[in-house]
Amino acid sequence: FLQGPKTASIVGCPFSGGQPKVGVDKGPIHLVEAGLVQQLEGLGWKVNFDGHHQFEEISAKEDPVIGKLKNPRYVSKVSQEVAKAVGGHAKKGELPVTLGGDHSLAMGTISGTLDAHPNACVIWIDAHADINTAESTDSGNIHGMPVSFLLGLPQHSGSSQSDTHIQSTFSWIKPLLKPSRIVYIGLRDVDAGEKRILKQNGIKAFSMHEVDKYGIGKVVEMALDHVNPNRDLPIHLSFDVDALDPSVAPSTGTPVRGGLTFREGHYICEAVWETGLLVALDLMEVNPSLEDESSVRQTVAVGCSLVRSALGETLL
Ligand code: EXY
Ligand code: MN
Ligand code: MN
Ligand code: MN
Repeated sequence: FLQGPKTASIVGCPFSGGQPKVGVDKGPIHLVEAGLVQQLEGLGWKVNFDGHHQFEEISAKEDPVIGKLKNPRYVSKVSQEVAKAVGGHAKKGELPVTLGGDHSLAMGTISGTLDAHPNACVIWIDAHADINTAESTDSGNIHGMPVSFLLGLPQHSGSSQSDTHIQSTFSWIKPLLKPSRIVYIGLRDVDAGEKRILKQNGIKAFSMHEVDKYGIGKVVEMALDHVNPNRDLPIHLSFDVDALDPSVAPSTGTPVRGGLTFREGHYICEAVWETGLLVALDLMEVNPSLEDESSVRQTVAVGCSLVRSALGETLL
C-alpha cells in the first residue's frame, strides 16, 4: 500500500462556472498538453485518461442567481457528474487526479472520495478558505463556497424561498465531511464571515503566518496530526494553485501575495505521498488565459510538477 494504487485516472474538468473569469476551463487541457500523462507514466503509473469531461452547459438565462449564488444549477450539475467520475475511479482502487477548472468542482471530487472512502480526511491547500455560505458570501462565486456544502452548513440566503431552492439544487451532496476531518494550509485571504465559520466549527487552519513561524515541515506534521492522528485514514489532497505565491504560479484567477514558495508547495505534496494514504488529488484554478505566455507556461509546469510530487516523484 505504501506505493498507493497503481492506476491514476485523470479526471479533466474544463469548467469555470464557479467564478467569473474565462479561461480556467482551459486549465486541464494545458496540463495534459504539457505532458502530464507521459510524466506520470514515467514515474511508473498506469495512467487512465480518456479525454476531458464534456459538461453540458446550462446557460446564464436558464440559471438565474438563487440568493447571491451565481450559476447554481450549472455548478451543482457539473459537480454531481464529477462526484460520480471520482467515486467510480476510487471504488475501482484507482487514484483519481482531478484537473480543474475552478475549485467549486471540489464539491464533486470530495463527495466522490467520501462515497468510496467514508473515513477520508481532506487536506486543503489554498490562499482562501472556500467556506462561504449563502449567508456569508459577498461575491456569490461558488468556488468560494464548496467546503460549506461538504460540511452541510446551513445556507441562509435571506429568503426562505431561496433557502429551499438552494437546498433542492444541491440536495445530492451528502454532508459527510466532519469539521475535524479537514485541515487547511496556506491561507492568507479569508473573509470576515469565513473566519467566524472556521472558529464556530473548530476547523483547523495553518495560515501563511504559521508557515512562517514553524516552517513547512512542522506545519504539515501538525496538520496530519490533527486530521489523521494515527496515520491510518485515507487522504484527499485538494490543491488550489493560488496557494502558491503569484511569483511561482501567476496564471490564476484570484492571486494573493505572500504565498507558498515552490518548495513549500512541493514539500506538502511529497509529505502526503510519503504517508502512503493518498486516495485522491485535485489540482485547481490554473487559468491559462491570465498573464503573459511565459507566466502561463510557468504555472502549467508548476501544476504538473505538483501532481508528480504528490504521485511519488522527487523522494530518493
Ligand atoms: N472569499 C472570496 C469569495 O468568496 O468570493 C474569494 C474566493 C476565491 C476562491 C478561490 C478558489 O480559491
Ligand atoms: Mn474517467
Ligand atoms: Mn480554492
Ligand atoms: Mn484559492
